Amino acid sequence: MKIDLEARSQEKYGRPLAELDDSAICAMLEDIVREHAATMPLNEGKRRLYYLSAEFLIGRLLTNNLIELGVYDDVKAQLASAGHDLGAVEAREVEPSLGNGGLGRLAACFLDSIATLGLPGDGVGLNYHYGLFHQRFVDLQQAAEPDGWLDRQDWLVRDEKAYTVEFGGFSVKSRLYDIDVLGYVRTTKNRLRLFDLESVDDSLVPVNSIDFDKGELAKNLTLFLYPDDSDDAGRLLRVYQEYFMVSNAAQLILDEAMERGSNLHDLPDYAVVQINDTHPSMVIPELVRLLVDVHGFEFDEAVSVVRRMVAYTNHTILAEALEKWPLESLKTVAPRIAEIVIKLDELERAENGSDDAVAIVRDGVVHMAHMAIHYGFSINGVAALHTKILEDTELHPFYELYPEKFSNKTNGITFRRWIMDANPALSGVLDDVLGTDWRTSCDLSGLLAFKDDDAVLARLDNAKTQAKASMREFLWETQGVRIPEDAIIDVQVKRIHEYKRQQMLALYIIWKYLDIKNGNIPARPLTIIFGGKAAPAYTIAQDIIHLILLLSRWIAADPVVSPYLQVVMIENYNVSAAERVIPAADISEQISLASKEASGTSNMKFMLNGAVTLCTLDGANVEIADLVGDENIYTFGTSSKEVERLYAEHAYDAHAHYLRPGVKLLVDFITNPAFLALGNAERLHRLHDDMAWKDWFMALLDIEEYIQKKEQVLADYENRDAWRKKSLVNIAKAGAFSSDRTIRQYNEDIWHL
Ligand code: C3B
Repeated sequence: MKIDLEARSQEKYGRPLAELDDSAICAMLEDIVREHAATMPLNEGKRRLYYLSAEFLIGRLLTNNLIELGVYDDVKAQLASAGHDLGAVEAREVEPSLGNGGLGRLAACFLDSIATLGLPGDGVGLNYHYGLFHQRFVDLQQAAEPDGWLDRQDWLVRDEKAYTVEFGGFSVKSRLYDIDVLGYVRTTKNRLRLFDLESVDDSLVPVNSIDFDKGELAKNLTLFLYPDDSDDAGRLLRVYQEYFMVSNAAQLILDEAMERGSNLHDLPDYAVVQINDTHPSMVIPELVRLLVDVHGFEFDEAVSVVRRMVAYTNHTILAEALEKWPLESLKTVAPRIAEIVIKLDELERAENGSDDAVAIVRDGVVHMAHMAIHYGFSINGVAALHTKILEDTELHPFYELYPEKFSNKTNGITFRRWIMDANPALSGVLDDVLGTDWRTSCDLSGLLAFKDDDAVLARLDNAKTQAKASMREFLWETQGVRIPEDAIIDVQVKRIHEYKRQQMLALYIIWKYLDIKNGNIPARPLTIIFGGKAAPAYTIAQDIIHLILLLSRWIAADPVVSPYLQVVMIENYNVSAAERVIPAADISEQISLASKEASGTSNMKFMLNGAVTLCTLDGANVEIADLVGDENIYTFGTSSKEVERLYAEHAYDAHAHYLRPGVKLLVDFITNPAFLALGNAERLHRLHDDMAWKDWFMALLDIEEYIQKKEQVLADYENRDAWRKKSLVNIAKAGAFSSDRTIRQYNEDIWHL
């Protein structure tokens, strides 16, 4: 692809390139990419993948697309010669907030890899007008505001396909938008297909508030990702959203299969559906419904067709995230779907002679995961440990029924975004040292040969310094905080959740603060960076944010401690922020309670960018530890087996741990009088009491070992040569976590495209 920006500038704006501002250039580049993508043919193949997901956390697209098209360097050079900085242009793009956390970002990495491998597969989801909320910090607390990205940004291309979705008592018309998904230096593409409501009404959303009228379904269904589901109205709205998503998806799938010659009896030869967590699992009864009610299939044959074409991924063992909907809700939302679900339940009970433990409908509640396992041909976990826990404990009765359906697919990340886009300095070093093959092979193991090569180690170190400079600039511009140049950068970025244990890192901060106060002056400054949003209805998570913000302010105001310790909580952490922060990190915090983090994917991004991991043996951390070896990672904490035992036997006594002198001091600091005066006393007391009496995710169990390990990490950091080697080994071994590898495995074992 050839681009002449000067000519294009004259044509679009009638002005020379040098005179355009960054927004105009951004819009122009988006046009160029969109127009070019429109000419690219789709990846072809008889069987097409439909990756169904409630979330696609795609991030900004411009840079990524320029990289995929292989024109990034050229565009950058043309802009530079007209006096423009591509980085500043990129910053004009508004990030679509179509996802929440790891699951949504994984879906985005997968789309990139599917396209890069040239496989025929599209993402299907919803076009949320406000996505997830925009996070602001007001009075040291999280405030949630609507994030209307659509009117500020538009990669969406209107597709002429539209369907009718029948709900109980009314029906709505949909509208489909596509975003082209390019693969790295491929001439063919895929799409992300986002369904919207024809009759959606943005004016239902008040200015600066995410509380909207949940009653007007025909107008509000696609306004928000995850409406507050702490009440019945919110929960019901989610079921409506989910049914809207899967009904459209199922109609699209049948439509396209028929267009390509399917008689529907052979549908599995034309389509395979990956159900990304339970949110899209109603696609199963919806496909059955369409085959029976619209296409005249017998129920049994419809079921047999559907059984051969849907596969399910489980992303968590947390009970709250394994969706269970009241049968009554299904009856309200889609009465025919409720009927089919009941029949599927009866059929399953008859076939397996099984008991309530694996039932789809039990006590008036529909277990979505159970339906997906019984009627899907495949179920996978997302890291080796997670899959093992599914097989041995959480889903054990299902594993006994269908051992052949289970498999592991350890998550991955796309190297195009997470080095080439996010870390140009490191990318350049890799090009020089390894040649450019790594961009597609994702094999970085060649670096190991340079483990004792001072020149290469120095270049990697220099790349880290550049990434830190870029992060410092970002944090100054967007958050107004200055980071010392020589600080160790220690990062925990992810959704705020007790199981991820941000509160444990907060306790470490308290410990460190007191330690410095006691005269133990660190060798150099430590900057601890958090980022993440808390679900609006998740009170304790909000309390944790409050504590972190309070610590940040408290320490910044302390003249003795602040030169050595800094706490930063990034406001509105998103993909764009991740791209600036992750490359700069020295320490990757992956400290979830063992067994609870299904995989984690930021752990992989940090490793790839040369951070050293400080972690519990949870999720994919276990695999990282196996790969890099003991000397290149820091692990601590109670094992997942022991954690499972403690839960099973109700043997964890939070209060006993709280009463240990070293621990009590830290927890009680949360409610010290100065904090209560400066912060929100209700939040602080609640958090304190929760930790002292409940501590459901056992932060107090691991805190002392964690502090010890962290101090070890900081001491080891001072041995700069040894640390650089650790960093090199981490990068070299990260190839295993390329999402291209993950997608190859999905394709070989599940999709067979
Ligand atoms: C997340 C899990 O919490 C992570 O461990 C995992 O790496 C990712 O999914 C991707 O597999 N997850 C999430 O972000 N949202 C959910 N509802 C469930 C799991």
